[in-house]
Amino acid sequence: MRCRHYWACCLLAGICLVSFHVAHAVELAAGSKPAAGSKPATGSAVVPFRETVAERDARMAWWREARYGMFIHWGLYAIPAGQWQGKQIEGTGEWIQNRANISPEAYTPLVKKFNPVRFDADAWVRLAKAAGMKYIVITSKHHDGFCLWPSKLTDYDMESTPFQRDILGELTAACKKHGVRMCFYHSIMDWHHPDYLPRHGWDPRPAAGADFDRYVAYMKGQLAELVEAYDPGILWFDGEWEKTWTHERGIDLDNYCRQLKADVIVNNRVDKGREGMEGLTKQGDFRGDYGTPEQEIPPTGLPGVDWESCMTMNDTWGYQKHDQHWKSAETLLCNLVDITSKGGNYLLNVGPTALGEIPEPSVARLQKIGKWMETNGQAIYGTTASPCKRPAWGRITTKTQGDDTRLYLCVFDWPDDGKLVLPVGALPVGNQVRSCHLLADAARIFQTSRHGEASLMIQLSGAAPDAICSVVVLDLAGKPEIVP
Ligand code: FHN
Repeated sequence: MRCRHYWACCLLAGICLVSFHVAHAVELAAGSKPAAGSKPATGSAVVPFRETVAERDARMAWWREARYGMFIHWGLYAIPAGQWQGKQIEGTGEWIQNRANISPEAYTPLVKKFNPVRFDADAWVRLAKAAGMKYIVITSKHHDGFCLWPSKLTDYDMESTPFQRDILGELTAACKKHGVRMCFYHSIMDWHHPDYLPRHGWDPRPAAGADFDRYVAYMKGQLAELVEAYDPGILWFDGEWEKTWTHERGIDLDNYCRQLKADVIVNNRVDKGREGMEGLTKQGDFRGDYGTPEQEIPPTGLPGVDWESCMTMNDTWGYQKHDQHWKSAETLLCNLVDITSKGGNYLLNVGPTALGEIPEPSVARLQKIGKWMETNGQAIYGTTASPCKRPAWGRITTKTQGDDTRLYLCVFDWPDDGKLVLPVGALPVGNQVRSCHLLADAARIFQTSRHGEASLMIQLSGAAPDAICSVVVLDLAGKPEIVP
């Protein structure tokens, strides 16, 4: 599939639906700290999260360098795998309890069937690493409340399964061995814990007697277990949209996470900053280190803030037998390049089976992207958003090199006549070109020439080295001076 058609579809997909607020964290990071002991409307004391810009940059450094990670949605829902009582259940696999209206009484016994005898933590981590991924975010607990580690605070965990083993512990050890960051997705919403509210229609348990504060204490206790036992790089919250979860609780939980681990990275779903949270008047003071557009790539990125697009390879997060609607490797690779060119991270999902295997179509796509990353990873890792307007033939990522600038011209459509023109506004016009060559083969040097007032032409030679995306390196003297 040529990326150009893909982008046309994307561009028509509509305006970015994600409005993201890290003003609070950035404001704090800028040193304008809230008054000590400042109290939110609800009156509960909040220990302000204090950080300078330099401290925040140091804490975010590995994540900004990484640019690309693996999302893993895995749990009891992999057992039904999209089917319940002989019927195919619509929606994503990890929501089957809700979509099929399965009471806790009927769903909980799945614990006794969770026996992923083919689970191999080392193989999963090696697959992620070979794909070029630098971090893994796995569901320690999804909305169904099942825990992928031996928790002291519940028996709805691995110790109640025939498998018994500590999934998170084995993955953490494999990540340490292979130099990949271990991170956890943790759902605020919990369909199992009796103190979580609200109840859903398929849950006959009375709400009377449920104590949400007691549920929050349980959740905090489990977060303490996870941090102490596995030292995650990111706490990736989700399930924050119900009315029981408030902005005040988001601030409190964010502060709690940072008291647990000073350098932990926390996404914006710890609070209510995701798009469309009604009932909140005060915009812009939400907690969280980065924005989390889901199943979409903001057309112009999220300028001025850190952000990460999380996306599936087919249509489901948790494994579903029937979902064979796989995006091509070309589409996934173009997503990676597009997201990076806009300054974001790409969190690409796999949904392992109940036996503990990552589906073969996912493996094949990851291996294809990994091959490309072996040669071209430099155009992704540690780069920042393009300083230039988007060219028609592809995307541009950039890196500062001392006082100079390196542009990575990621060419999807290699010109038949070899003439690669950076149009007005797509080029730092005031910069002198130091050199221009193919990333895949530095011996393939290209001549450049001014092309009218404010654009540059690169005379490419030879065939495109890659059928999907070929990277041309353009080294410029100084910082980019862009035509407005
Ligand atoms: O409800 C979840 C869903 O199951 C999945 O985990 C995605 C991934 O980001 N998050 C929520 C939907 O926004």
